Amino acid sequence: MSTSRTQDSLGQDSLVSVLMGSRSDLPVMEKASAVLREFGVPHEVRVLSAHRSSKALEAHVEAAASGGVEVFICAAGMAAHLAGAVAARTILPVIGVPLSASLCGFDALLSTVQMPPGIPVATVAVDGARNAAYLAVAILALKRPELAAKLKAFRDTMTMEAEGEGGRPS
Ligand code: RP5
Repeated sequence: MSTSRTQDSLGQDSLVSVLMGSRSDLPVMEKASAVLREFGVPHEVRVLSAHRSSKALEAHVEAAASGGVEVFICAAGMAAHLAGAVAARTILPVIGVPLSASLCGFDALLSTVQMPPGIPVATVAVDGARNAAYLAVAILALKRPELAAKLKAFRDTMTMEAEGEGGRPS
């Protein structure tokens, strides 16, 4: 079994592995990366297709899981197999992001969310890259009080902004 560590651009061990099926998915998935950066979560971003690079995907999942990654975020469009293929190869939590590459993303949504019992994929909205990252942060925060505090502060700010001056329109 491979024991190589996966590191982010700053050389920190990645806690989240952000995967996508094609380079064309990057504009959407950069939003997940931005949220993870905001929370200071070390992560890696890779293009790996379930069907075009299945062997490399398998090797990556093994290396990432044994190297300290705790959550996978997997994004794909069309007949989106990536999240399910990763979930089949690890017991770590897998968050799926269906992408709107065709059919407004309904094809990818159903492919990602409709996993048979036993191999779940926690699926966010079509193109929901940011929510995938927030969910990953929430999972990591379960055993990291500092991250939990940051997430709570983020939510509090959102509430304050939504309520504005006592909820009155400005
Ligand atoms: C999926 O097919 C990818 O995730 C992408 O969303 C879609 C189209 O891929 P490209 O033809 O742009 O490489 O596998």
